Amino acid sequence: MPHTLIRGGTVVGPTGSTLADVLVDGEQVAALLRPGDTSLGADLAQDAERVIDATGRYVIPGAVDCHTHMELPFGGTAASDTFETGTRAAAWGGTTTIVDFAVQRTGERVQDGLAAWHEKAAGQCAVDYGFHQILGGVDDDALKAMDELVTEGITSFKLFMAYPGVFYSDDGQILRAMGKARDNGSVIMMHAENGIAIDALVRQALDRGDTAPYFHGTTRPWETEEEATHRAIMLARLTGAPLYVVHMSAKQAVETLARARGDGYNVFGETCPQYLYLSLEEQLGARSEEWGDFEGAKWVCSTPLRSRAEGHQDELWRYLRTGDLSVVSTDHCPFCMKEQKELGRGDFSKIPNGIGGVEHRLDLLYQGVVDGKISRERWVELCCTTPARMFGLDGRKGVLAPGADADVVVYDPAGRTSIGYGATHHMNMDHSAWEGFEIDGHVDLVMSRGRVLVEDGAYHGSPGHGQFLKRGLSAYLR
Ligand code: DUC
Ligand code: ZN
Ligand code: ZN
Ligand code: ZN
Repeated sequence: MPHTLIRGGTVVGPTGSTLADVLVDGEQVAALLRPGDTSLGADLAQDAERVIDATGRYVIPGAVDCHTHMELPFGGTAASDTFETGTRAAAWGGTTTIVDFAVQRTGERVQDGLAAWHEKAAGQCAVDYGFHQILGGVDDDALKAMDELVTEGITSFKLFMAYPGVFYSDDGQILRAMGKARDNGSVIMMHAENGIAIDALVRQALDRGDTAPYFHGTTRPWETEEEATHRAIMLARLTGAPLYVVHMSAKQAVETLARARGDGYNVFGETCPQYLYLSLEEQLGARSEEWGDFEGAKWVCSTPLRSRAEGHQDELWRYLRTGDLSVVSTDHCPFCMKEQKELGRGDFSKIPNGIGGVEHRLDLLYQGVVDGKISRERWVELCCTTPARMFGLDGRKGVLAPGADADVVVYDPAGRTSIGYGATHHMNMDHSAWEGFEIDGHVDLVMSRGRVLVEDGAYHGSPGHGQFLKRGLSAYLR
């Protein structure tokens, strides 16, 4: 197999940074060679077919985005990135693994929902991919299917406390699924918002004539997130199941989670760049010539953006430092303004929920390093290592170590990245939620299983390079 040597960079991992060369043999990392190393690997490095000079730059594991929604059916339309376009955009941004959500529609067999997702993704992906399974209802068949799916490498299941009538599970269903997860070692991922209360608030707002996009946020107040988070934690405590709360945005909800973690419960939280950087106030003030005050539809997602005046963003950064938030994912769920978000003109409740960001997470979080909010080691841990370990990919993804897949990013801390639509992105969207963001840092080179996908601003990937990942159980089970 051909050898590639990535030479002279600073290898950054969750526990430290060190000057080292990375020797890649075929699809895997063969060795990390520190200056002066005289091992067998050092001999092999002498004969490497290809040498990549990473001097002055960071060499990190390919990033792992454990929360994406390619082609998700939602609100009468579907997320605008296919597995082909979405994974290409991921690669451009240094993400070499995604874990997407297969959907069981209510009334459908779980296995049929999963099969449909395999069909969408097979042969299309530029980077490796796995699936979580969304359960569109919990009954005896679904509980049996959970056992079957675990043996097929689908080791996490998402339930919704929001969206009554669509994805929603009631507390009894949640309790039963959690009991199964406790028994078979899978993880329950929870969309924690009180959807019954939210639907009533939405109806009241629309009756008042409050129809603009901003009211999406005001009708999903933090109390509805905190209450659902608390309830999910209590159900997890009752059953002894591990719990992973997705896309947390309210500081009060994370505080509740942090308390449960302090009490020793096996519960985890995830947030997303939009909740760290964007705010409800900015959504309220958003106007454009093209869209007027409907401009705010670009930032309609659930959970919603939170108030900066209330300090949610600063608190989320703090919880990333304390470790109470374990992962940053994107919840990549893109919809175009034209013909998609537009469906909600005159009624915010009909705006498809979601923000596209699979391309930008590594850069956006690196800005947090530059701004002194997290260390560069924590950056790698949040974007690469912990998501891999959380979802059964440890040893293979999210680390640079002998035997791991050679998924590598060469990151230039002195580089610069302009993100947004005007600055061009590669996601299939007609706008960007990140228009005008300037990042101090740049993804220079991206390698997936030994193959260079992105280098010097050029794309060398192809659909079908990415393989399905049969995941193991979470490293965080106990
Ligand atoms: N939240 C979103 O913003 N989009 C898709 C589903 C979800 O939970
Ligand atoms: Zn070899
Ligand atoms: Zn969700
Ligand atoms: Zn989601």
